[in-house]
Amino acid sequence: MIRPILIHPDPRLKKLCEPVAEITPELRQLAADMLETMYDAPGVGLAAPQVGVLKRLIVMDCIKDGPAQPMALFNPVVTWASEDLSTYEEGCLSIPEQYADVNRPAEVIVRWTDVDGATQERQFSGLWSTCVQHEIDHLDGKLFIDYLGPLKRQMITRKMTKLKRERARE
Ligand code: K1U
Ligand code: ZN
Repeated sequence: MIRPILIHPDPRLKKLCEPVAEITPELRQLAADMLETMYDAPGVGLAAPQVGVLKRLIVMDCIKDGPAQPMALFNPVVTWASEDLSTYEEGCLSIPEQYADVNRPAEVIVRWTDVDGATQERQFSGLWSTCVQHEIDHLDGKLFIDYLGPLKRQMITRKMTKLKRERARE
């Protein structure tokens, strides 16, 4: 099921999300719904708070060409980050059509629980690294615009407030 994606500003996008204690059938369904919602958008990642669920779950698939590589990560934690930084022009499905350069560690190691309840750990680089960090930020109530200066952030927030007003009138 495709779920509606919350648009910034929304108080649910600023909240610290709760860890998942047990991978229940409802949470597996949520992960499947989030992947369907992400592919439909389309996007390369999605975090549970973006669909209004304040739990520590993210999904990703950063393969643009070739066979899909869907991933669902419960309770993801960065256990190592490179000193090297990389810059990527980020977007966000909760901030449509707005893009800005963000600097982040070029590579990270992330530990998480998979849909079967097993612990996984993997090193990410390139777009996967940018995306996993962007999605984990969502779980901590942080958006990519929080890395920008106050003027740019305010300008984007005003545009989004206007967009939400227009969409509500439709
Ligand atoms: O969290 C989100 O809002 C999803 C976001 C993830 C992301 C993208 C780029 C850099 C960092 C994080 C998106 O997927 S935005 C859409 C996007 O980047 C994309 C859409 C279609 C094809 C390829 C990329
Ligand atoms: Zn986002």
